[in-house]
Amino acid sequence: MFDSATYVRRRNELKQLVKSGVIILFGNNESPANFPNNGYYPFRQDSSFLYYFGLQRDGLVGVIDIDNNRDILVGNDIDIEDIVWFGSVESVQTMAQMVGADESRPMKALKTICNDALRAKRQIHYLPPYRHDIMIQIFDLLGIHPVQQKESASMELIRAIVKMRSVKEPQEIEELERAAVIGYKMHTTAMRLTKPGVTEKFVGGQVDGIAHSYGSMVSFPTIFTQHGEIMHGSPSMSVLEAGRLALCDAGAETVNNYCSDNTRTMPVSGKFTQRQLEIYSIVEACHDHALSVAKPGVKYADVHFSVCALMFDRLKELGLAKGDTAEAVRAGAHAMFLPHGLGHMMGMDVHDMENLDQINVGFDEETRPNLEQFGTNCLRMGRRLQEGFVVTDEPGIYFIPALIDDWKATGHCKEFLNFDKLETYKDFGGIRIEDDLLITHDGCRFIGKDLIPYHPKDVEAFMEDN
Ligand SMILES: [Mn+2]
Repeated sequence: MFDSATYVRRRNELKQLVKSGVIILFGNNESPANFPNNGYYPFRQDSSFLYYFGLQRDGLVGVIDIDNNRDILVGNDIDIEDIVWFGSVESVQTMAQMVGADESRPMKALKTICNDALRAKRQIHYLPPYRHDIMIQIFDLLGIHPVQQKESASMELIRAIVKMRSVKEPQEIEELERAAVIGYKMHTTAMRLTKPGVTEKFVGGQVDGIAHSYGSMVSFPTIFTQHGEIMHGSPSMSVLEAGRLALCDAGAETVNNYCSDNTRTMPVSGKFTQRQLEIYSIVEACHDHALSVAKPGVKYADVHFSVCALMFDRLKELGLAKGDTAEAVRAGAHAMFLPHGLGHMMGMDVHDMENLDQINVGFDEETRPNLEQFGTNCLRMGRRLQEGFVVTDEPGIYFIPALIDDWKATGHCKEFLNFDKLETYKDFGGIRIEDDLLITHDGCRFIGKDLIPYHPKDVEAFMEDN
C-alpha cells in the first residue's frame, strides 16, 4: 500500500467532488470456490476500496461521511479461532490508523450509520455491486432490491471516482511499471516454452505461475491458444503444432494490484511463414501507428478508426478487402478482421473501472459510444486522452470461420470484402499485438522498460536463442 497521506488526500478530494451525503465503499469478502473454506485464491480486494482505503483484508467497509468530514473504517476484529488457523492480523483500529481514517467501528455499526443517514434524508452513495454477497448486504442495509441496485447507484460517486482513477499518479505509474516487469517474464516464458508437442495448458500454466511468483495474481484469465481468432480462448489440452500460430494474451497484478496486459503472437515452429508474415506486418504497423498518434486531446475513438483505416488499406493490397477505405470503415467492414476496440483503460483493474460501467469510463458527454455497429460496439475507450491516462494498444487481425460464413450468407459488406480470398484464410487463426500506453504531456510511451519482442525478426531470434 501507499503511505497514509495518499489515502487521506484521495478521500478529501472525493469529498469535494461528491459534495454531500455519505459514501459507502464495500470491500470484498472471501469468495468460495466449492465450499466456504476453499475460497478463490488469492483474495482480491475491490479496486475502488483499495484506491481510497488501501487495505487488502476481507470483510471491511469504508464509510466517508462528507457532511461531518469523518472517514470510518468498518469491520470486525478476528477472533482466537481465526488466529489459530490464519495467524494474527492488525486490529481494525490499527488498520484505520494505517490509512489515516478518523475511527473504526464494528460491522454491526454499519446498519446504524445507514439508518441514521436515511432518517435524516441524507444521500447514501454506493457503487454498482458486482458480487452477490454485497448485493445482499446492500439489500439488508438500504432496502434496495438487487435488481434495482445498479440504477440506484450514485452517478455523482461514479463520476468522481472515474475522474480520479483515470489519471494515474506517479506512484501508480511506478506500480504499473512493476507489473510490466512481471508481464515481460510471463511473455518471454511463453516464447521460450512454445514449440511443437507441448500443450496449450502447459504453457498457460507456466505463464500463470510467473504471475503468482512475482506478484499477486494474473490480471485476467490467461489466453494461450492456437485459435487466436477466438477472442477469449482459454488454454486447452491441444498440442502445439508446427506451422500454426500461438497467441498469448496475459498480464500480472503487482502485490498492490496494479496490472499489466500484453499480447504476443508467435509461430509454434519458431519461424513465421510468408503468409503469416504478411498479416503480422499489418498488425505490427497498426500497433506502432497508435503509438505515433495517441496524445492528450486526441479521442481514442479516432485513434481506433485511423488504425482501422490503415489496416483496411493494407488488407486491400493482399486482395482480402476492396473498395473505398473511408466508406468501408464507416460501414464497419473492418470488423470482419478486427471485431473489437483498439484498447481500454488499465490500472488496478485490467479493464479499469469496468464495474462502474464502460460508458462512464471510456466515454463522456462529448464522445458517445456506437452501440449499434458490430465491432464498433466493443470499443471500450473512445474519449479524449489526458496526460496520465493508461490505455492498451491492441490491434489484431482474425479470420473467424463462422463470421466469414455469416457475412457471406447475408451479403453484409460484400462491396468491401473479397469472400473468395477470405475462404482460403479460414485455417489461419488470429494475430494480436498488445502493449500498454501511458499518455504523457505531449504524446505517449509504452509502459515497460524492456518491451517484449514483437518485431518478427526479434520474435524469431528470441525463440531461436532461448
Ligand atoms: Mn487488453
